[in-house]
Amino acid sequence: SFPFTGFLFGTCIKVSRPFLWCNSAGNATVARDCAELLRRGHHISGVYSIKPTNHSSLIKVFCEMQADGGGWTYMLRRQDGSVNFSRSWDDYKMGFGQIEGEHWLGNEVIRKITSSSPQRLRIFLQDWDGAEGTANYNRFSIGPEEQHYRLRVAGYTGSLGNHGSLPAPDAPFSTPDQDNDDCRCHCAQLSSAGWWFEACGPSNLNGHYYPRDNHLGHFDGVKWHYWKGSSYSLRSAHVMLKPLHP
Ligand SMILES: [Ca+2]
Repeated sequence: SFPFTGFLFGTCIKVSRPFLWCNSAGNATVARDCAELLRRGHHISGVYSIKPTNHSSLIKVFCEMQADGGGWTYMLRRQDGSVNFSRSWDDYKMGFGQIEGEHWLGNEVIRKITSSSPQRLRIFLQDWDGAEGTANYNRFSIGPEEQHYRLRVAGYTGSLGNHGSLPAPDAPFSTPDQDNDDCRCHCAQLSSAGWWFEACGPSNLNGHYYPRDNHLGHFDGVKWHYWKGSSYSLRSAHVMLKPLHP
């Protein structure tokens, strides 16, 4: 991208810091999300630095700038099994993985983004036979850690089944080391993943990654029940969010 933007003969020229922008007061500012970067003219999907509202530091995120209008901030990507998703509460809280590959953005950052403005959620899934589809929720947010990052979703549309496979509103997040689900069992331990489990619920996009030809018959896989059933482990999952009013 162009190495500097705005206020060329005024002030606020920032060379080689393309994530910085000049605000009306002439100070350099960092975009709060990928939607803002898109508005600033970044049209290439890839890794960018942002500073979410109420977050104290810069973080690196992957921005999807083409699909479905662009401006999407990645929250989760599964595609090859290269990253272990059987992780602790603290790992899911802070995020983990490779930003350009498989990763989880982190519940703290997701909480900050979704509590600062209304967000949409976009879930793009692929199976092992070349089929793919999208689930959209026109509202998505999670609660604070004291409420176990409980899920709020509404307004499902999409081609991955007649129902969305995210659990009913207010499902809390659980991890293998923290059981907050509605089951006498411990879903996160049975599923080796952190997720919003009910008892144990119709989805788990953080499940164990099974390769081709070993993707059937596992209930702890990368699952989206109302599309492929609960024992089918998907080839890829891309989950991203952007403001309802970018
Ligand atoms: Ca339980």
